[in-house]
Amino acid sequence: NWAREAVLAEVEKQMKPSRFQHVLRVEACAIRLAEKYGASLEACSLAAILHDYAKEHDAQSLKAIVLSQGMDREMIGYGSEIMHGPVGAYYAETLFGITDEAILEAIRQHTIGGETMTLIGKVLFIADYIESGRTFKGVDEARRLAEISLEEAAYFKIEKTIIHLVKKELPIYPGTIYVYNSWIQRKV
Ligand code: DGI
Ligand code: FE
Ligand code: FE
Ligand code: FE
Repeated sequence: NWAREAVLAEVEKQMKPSRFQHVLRVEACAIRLAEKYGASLEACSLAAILHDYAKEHDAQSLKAIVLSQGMDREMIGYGSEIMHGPVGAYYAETLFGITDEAILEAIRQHTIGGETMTLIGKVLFIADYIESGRTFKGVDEARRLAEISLEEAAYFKIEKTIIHLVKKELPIYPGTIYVYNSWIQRKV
């Protein structure tokens, strides 16, 4: 067994207590979904614990990793919201020694999803959205869908996120649109 408590202690140092509580709720939800859908409980737990590792890192440090690691530079203009997944995956690999590409990809994709997603990726993507502390309009429907199909729940999150961004007049990262297009084209 990997040192869950040790990883948690490091994660806790990176964020406010309220976000750390979110991380714990995402883990609980991810484990439950993993049981339901037959994903690795350990992998889903670890992905969940580390998914927001970089969320509260300052813009300069996020940007430095994006540039040094040759990630999509366009992310920089969208701030932590878009950078913290890919940068978090980088830290998961380099600071925590995670080599399981499914875990790294799940962390990388957890905010915008992916054109293709692994089972662990879908579990984390949905768990982050429906964890028990989430209260947004539509979360009940997302929770209902998550009991029926991870695919349906993922599609719901992808669609609702775009609608939410448009309503709030927020800029949409091109990767977010690519993911939406690939899911909607597959659906029909
Ligand atoms: O890190 P969390 O708050 O737990 O959750 P998250 O990583 O799923 O989402 C972070 C935020 O990112 C969420 O409020 C929606 C936002 N977001 C997702 N796609 C885009 C985006 N924000 C902008 N500006 N553009 C996007 O394309
Ligand atoms: Fe996040
Ligand atoms: Fe958020
Ligand atoms: Fe999160």
